[in-house]
Amino acid sequence: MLGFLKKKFADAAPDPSVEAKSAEPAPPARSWRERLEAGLARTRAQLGGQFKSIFSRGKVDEELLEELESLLLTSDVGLDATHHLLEDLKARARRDRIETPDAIQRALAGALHDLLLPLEQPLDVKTHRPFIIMLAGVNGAGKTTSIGKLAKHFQAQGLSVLLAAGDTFRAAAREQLQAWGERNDVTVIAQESGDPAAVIFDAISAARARGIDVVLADTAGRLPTQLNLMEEIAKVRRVIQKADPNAPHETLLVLDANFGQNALAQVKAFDKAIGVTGLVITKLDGSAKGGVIAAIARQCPKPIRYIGVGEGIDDLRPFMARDFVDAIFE
Ligand SMILES: Nc1nc2c(ncn2[C@@H]2O[C@H](COP(=O)(O)OP(=O)(O)OP(=O)(O)O)[C@@H](O)[C@H]2O)c(=O)[nH]1
Ligand SMILES: [Mg+2]
Repeated sequence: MLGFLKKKFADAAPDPSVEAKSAEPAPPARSWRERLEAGLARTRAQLGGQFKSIFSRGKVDEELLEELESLLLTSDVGLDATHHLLEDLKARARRDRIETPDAIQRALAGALHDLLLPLEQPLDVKTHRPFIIMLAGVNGAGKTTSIGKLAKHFQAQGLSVLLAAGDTFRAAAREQLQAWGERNDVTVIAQESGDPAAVIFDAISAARARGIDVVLADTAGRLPTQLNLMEEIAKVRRVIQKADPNAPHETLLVLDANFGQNALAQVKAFDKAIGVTGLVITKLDGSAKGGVIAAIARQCPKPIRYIGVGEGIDDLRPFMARDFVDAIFE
């Protein structure tokens, strides 16, 4: 167990000297695009060849629709979104007289883009100061790593950031966040106490006193079935509200893309407990199950604020439906 934790810690917080601190400018859009494409290579490899062989029929007939249906279902797109996409494809085929494999691919890409576009709602953190973001999710989803990446992301926009070590539960969680704080050269508010609400309340006061722009509050991982822990995080939220009646200004649920269909149940359970206002989808790089994003769009739509496609500090970006769809099909 300890060995596992140590490895996890080492994975999540590589040697700070390896990467330059926050002063370096954000990488150009193209390099992110390449990273996204590399990150989604697995999804593309899994789907791309099969899509091509299905589309090679050259026309949208019953057989094509059936093959496509089973491919989408095995890619975690889910029943509802699969049927929605197939209906949309049929409508496009009728309307545009689709007659080539390329045209079928373009039509499906168009249908997927239209489905995902409503989830593209970039987070604006300039509406409040300090803008308080609370992150929640099941164990190992990527909360703490995403905070490390977000700290750099916001600093690159000229904003000041403070981190709150609200995971007082897991061994080494505080140190893990502190390592990210050092890498980003930002303050981490932590306490010996075991009360996450107290730590975050403290962090908000500190952020006010220092004129900080963004507070990122970490929380311990928990499963929706652990009702006492779900009640605990609801309490954390209420205490944040005491510090600032409008806060948290964003409640991010972090989802591992590999969760597949289980992600839907997580969205619903966390939404009920803490009112989820946005999602971070992590580990799209290691997953062939990115299709769950389409299921979310149909069954429990929430803005996807960011996606993670790697363990590095730059491997997180705002979700853009067009980039995502292109990275899957290109
Ligand atoms: N490949 C990949 N790995 C990621 C990504 N995001 C996080 N990870 C890895 O996932 C593991 C867990 O990440 P953490 O940030 O510790 O997850 P957590 O949700 O804070 O975990 P707990 O605090 O234990 O609940 C680490 O090894 C991270 O490096 C991602 O986008 N891609
Ligand atoms: Mg964590």
